[in-house]
Amino acid sequence: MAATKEYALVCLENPLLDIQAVGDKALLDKYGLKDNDAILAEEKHIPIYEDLLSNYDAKLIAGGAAQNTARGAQYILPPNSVVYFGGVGDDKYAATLRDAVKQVGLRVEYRVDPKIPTGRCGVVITGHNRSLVTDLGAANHYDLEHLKRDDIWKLVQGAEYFYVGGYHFTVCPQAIQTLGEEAAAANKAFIVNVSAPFIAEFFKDPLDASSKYWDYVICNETEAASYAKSHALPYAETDVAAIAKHLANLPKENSKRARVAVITQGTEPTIVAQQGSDDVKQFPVHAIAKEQINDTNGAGDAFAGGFVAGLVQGKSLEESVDMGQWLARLSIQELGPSYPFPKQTY
Ligand code: 26A
Repeated sequence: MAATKEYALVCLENPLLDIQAVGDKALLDKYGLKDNDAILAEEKHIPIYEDLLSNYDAKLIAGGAAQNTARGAQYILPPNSVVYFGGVGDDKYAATLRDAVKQVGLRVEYRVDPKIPTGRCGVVITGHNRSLVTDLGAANHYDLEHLKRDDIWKLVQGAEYFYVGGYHFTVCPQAIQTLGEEAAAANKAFIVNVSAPFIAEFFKDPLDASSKYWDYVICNETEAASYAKSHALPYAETDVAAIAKHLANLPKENSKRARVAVITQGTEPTIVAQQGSDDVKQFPVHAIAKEQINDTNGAGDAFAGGFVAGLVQGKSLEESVDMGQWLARLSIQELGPSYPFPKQTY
């Protein structure tokens, strides 16, 4: 394995504990949830967490989309390659998260808010779908002050890759902009995952403000469709190749790197477009038998983890995508956004 710089990869987003259970249509209906979605909890959703724990035998599993990606990248990379920032409380859930990241050796630098509980995400599994309802809690209080703290900023300056989960656009867009500016100024790689359809729709402004910094943008087909719709793009919402090309060719601050747009499509091939190129590439997924799938919670995060690990290792775009497919395949065989132990190697 190629030598990797210490903490070459910095990740930022919302640390959450997943409260995950197999549910049914009645449960989805009770809380007005779609079978495959990710939303922020409103007042009416708050009882779902107790409901899942008391009535659906829910399991507590480390979550938070970019934290899953960070764990995935560290799962592949040599020790001390990845550090993750986000906000938690000072409670049992935060302790559970710290234990879970230790298993893969991920370093976390949390902003701890003693007055606010750690965020949680209700995960309702129905078949191969998952519905996510997030109560951000302390994750919602991440701030620029933490990012600019001397010890944290040193980690930023030492890193060569920044990965931001799109869910953070709901929390601290200034921290995202600051990382983007730093990346562009120092010719480092800035990677953004759109993360959920509602980000492209309701957080369009902060998302768009950051787009000039994107060296890599990752999304899935429903996020691509949502982006196309909210930006009134002149293509069919299902024309992922055209949307990928559009994303790749948005204006860009750092002209030293051609932007890459990656769109995953579940079991369908992953689409990759590169700024300035007419050629849109397709990469097949690592298919597995349906019976081997445990659940798809975190599949996209795992893809991003493998992909980014490939970039950090200096692998080609093709191989990095393949590493993403490989890690996603491993993760969907586990309970929740988890990775197998003993460790497997790519
Ligand atoms: C702000 N929101 C809604 C969120 C999330 C989130 N991570 C950060 N912010 N909503 C769901 N997740 C996480 O997504 C993972 C699956 O991709 C869940 O915690 C879950 O682990």
